[in-house]
Amino acid sequence: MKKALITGVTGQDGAYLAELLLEKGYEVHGIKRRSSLFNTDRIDHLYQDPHEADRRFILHHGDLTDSSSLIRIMQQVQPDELYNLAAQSHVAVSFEEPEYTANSDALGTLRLLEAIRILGLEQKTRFYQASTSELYGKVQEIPQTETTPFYPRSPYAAAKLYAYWITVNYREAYGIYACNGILFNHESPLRGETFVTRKITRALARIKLGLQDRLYLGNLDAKRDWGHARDYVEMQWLMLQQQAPEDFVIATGQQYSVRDFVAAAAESVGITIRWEGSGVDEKGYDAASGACLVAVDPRYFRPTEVETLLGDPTKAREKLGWVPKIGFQALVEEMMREDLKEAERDALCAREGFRVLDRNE
Ligand code: NDP
Ligand code: GDR
Repeated sequence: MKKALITGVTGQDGAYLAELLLEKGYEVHGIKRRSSLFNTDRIDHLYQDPHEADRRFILHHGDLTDSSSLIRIMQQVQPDELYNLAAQSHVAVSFEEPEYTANSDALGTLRLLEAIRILGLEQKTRFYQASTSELYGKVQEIPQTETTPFYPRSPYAAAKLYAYWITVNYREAYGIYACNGILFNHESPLRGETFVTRKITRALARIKLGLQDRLYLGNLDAKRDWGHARDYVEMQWLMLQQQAPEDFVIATGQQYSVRDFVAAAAESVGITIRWEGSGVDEKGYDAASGACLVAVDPRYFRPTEVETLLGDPTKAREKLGWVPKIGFQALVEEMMREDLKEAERDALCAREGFRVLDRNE
């Protein structure tokens, strides 16, 4: 039985990847960091009690900022495949916590590669690095391919740039099967609530059910190439199954603006959007007309913005036979559907007199 180790297993991609690898018959190990509350919602359906015999899903406490934990876990697991998905992954937060972001996202990657070397696993452990379209930042070419020059625009992207190159370097220097998946934005109902797509679908669901009356966003004109996380984790696995390690762009080749995403999500639940400044009054949700307000709050602007990203997944299609299965409309509708279920639960709690937190971040 093949063994895989996933860092960031409690995150969006970690949850989908763990599910995929378990389906494929792997023994799956995940690294989760210590938190003061359970934060395993996304993988609770996979959880196996530590007292069960023959477990195939095993969690370890560790942290990308702590070499000792990484080396200990790597020594214990001796994985055939190591997927480095853990990161401080929020671009806006990286401007607030640049040093921590560099520590976890850049040095964390180095620590894992060093663990492979220290333990003599260069010929055994295949390494996947979660690289990102943010590397292109201020784009130098449209669409972006594996050869488009990088121009990072945030502490997050700068940290990921180091991680990208150290992965290439350890592949060339030590013959480790190590590769970068340069993944464009991918979303799902498991997406963190403060990324723009999930923020939109969650807010519109709550607006629809009377739990919230408006949505505040930042740059409505930013354009992204949005795919579905379930499709993208399949690529992460495929990249480690090749004859030789290579880096791949994973994208849909289609681009939409934040404004387009809002419009598509609103339409799918029968809400009309009143854009702030459109001349109408500035009240929030109007149940009679089904119209709600989307306002711009500059607090969501970034000191340096990535205005437009569009990937060219030709290499992945030709070499790996990969095509994304879930399109933009289906993605939006699935996210809306799941967020409506959550909002319904909250609405029920509110009706029964329980306090429902109104977070609008
Ligand atoms: P998430 O933010 O959903 O998950 C990140 C995971 O990393 C969480 O499990 C988090 O733990 C964990 N983590 C954060 N810091 C540490 C640390 N210091 N030590 C150990 N674990 C840590 O990200 P996604 O699943 O969306 O993304 C996965 C990876 O892919 C990330 O590296 C991201 O930067 C990259 N990426 C994502 C893209 C996307 O569109 N989703 C596109 C391109 C790249 P906890 O649950 O405790 O917070
Ligand atoms: P991104 O994702 O920065 O591309 O990074 P995010 O969803 O945060 O932003 C996308 C675009 O939307 C604009 N935007 C807002 N963003 C947020 N979060 N909140 C808002 O209110 C808002 N209003 C407008 C942003 O300015 C931006 O232009 C994601 C992460 O998953 C990274 O880890 C990953 O590497 C990249 O995708 C590819």
